[in-house]
Amino acid sequence: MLQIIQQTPPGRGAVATLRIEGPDAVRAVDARFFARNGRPLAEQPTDRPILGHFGDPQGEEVVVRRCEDGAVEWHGHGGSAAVARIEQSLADAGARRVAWRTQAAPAAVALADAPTLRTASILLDQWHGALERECERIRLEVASGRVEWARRRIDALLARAALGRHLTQPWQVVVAGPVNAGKSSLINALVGFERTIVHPTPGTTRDAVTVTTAVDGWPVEWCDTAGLREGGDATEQAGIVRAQERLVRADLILLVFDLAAPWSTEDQSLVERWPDALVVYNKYDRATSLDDRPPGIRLSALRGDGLSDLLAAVSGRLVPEPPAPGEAVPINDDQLAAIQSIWTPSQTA
Ligand SMILES: Nc1nc2c(ncn2[C@@H]2O[C@H](COP(=O)(O)OP(=O)(O)O)[C@@H](O)[C@H]2O)c(=O)[nH]1
Ligand SMILES: [Mg+2]
Repeated sequence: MLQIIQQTPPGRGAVATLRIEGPDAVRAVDARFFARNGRPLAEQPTDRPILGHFGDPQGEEVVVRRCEDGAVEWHGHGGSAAVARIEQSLADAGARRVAWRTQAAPAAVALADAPTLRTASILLDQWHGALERECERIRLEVASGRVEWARRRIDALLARAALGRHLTQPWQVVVAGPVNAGKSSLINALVGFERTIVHPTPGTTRDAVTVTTAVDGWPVEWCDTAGLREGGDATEQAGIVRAQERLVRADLILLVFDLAAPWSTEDQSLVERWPDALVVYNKYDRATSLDDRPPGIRLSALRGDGLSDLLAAVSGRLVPEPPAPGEAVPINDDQLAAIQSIWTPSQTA
């Protein structure tokens, strides 16, 4: 199989560089390349630029380099038409365009850090050119004046920025709430093994303890916090301050309350202070009625009821619209900038 990998960004550029890989790369290019010095490519020294013409002896002037590893590098005039011509020409030899590798390369690097199969498969799609293909499609739409369509696709890509970031870095989910509500018990139940301190005495969890698991294939770092309560000793207060800092930076907050304890004004103000938090009512085994409490997920960390509902809710909040297989996801700031630069409102004027 012959693979054509575009090294320079798609679109208009002074020079386009393609890399032709595969066991037959040299032979396939040789059949279409006419070197100035008249020698076949196989007899040219490796890693040396060779000037010649492509297609026929009077064809487009190009520079070709036979690489040490058997691949051939092709440098020609930039622009999609020139690139399309060489692709067309090599298509008879069974060549296939793989990816625009300058954009796909970060995915290959990130792949090594993918913590789950699900994140790895999304990165693999990007390595196989999902993002490049989508950008190319949007560019073509912009070029043919379908700006509204293009803008929607750009917005959809940008909306996946957070997902892209978290394909290698776990989402931070901070578990907070009053002392003794069962925050540590909940994390232990979710993780399936004892990692955090669970103790029946209020205020034991002095500092943040984190543990990372996969939720629905998404990497999640659970952060246990000190109970948010007034009073307590200095160490406990310091823990509470750190908990507040983590809350501000969290991707998602779980506010855990004890369903068997009366609803307090402190509880109410906690929910009001963090309106985006997921509200969880623990100890469902001891009490069931929400009464006047705000809506939330009822569960029992002790018995395990309701845990799957919570995990589904967490996954839904972190990734509301998971990409379908093969869909584009930008994974770094350079790519986001490149997407934003495809079209700007001023271009319509
Ligand atoms: N009945 C019952 N007790 C629970 C449940 N979850 C936790 N507890 C108990 O509540 C107490 C406080 O739990 P802990 O996880 O340390 O609370 P935290 O202070 O919020 O971290 C412990 O005695 C737990 O065993 C539950 O679902 N049902
Ligand atoms: Mg605790």
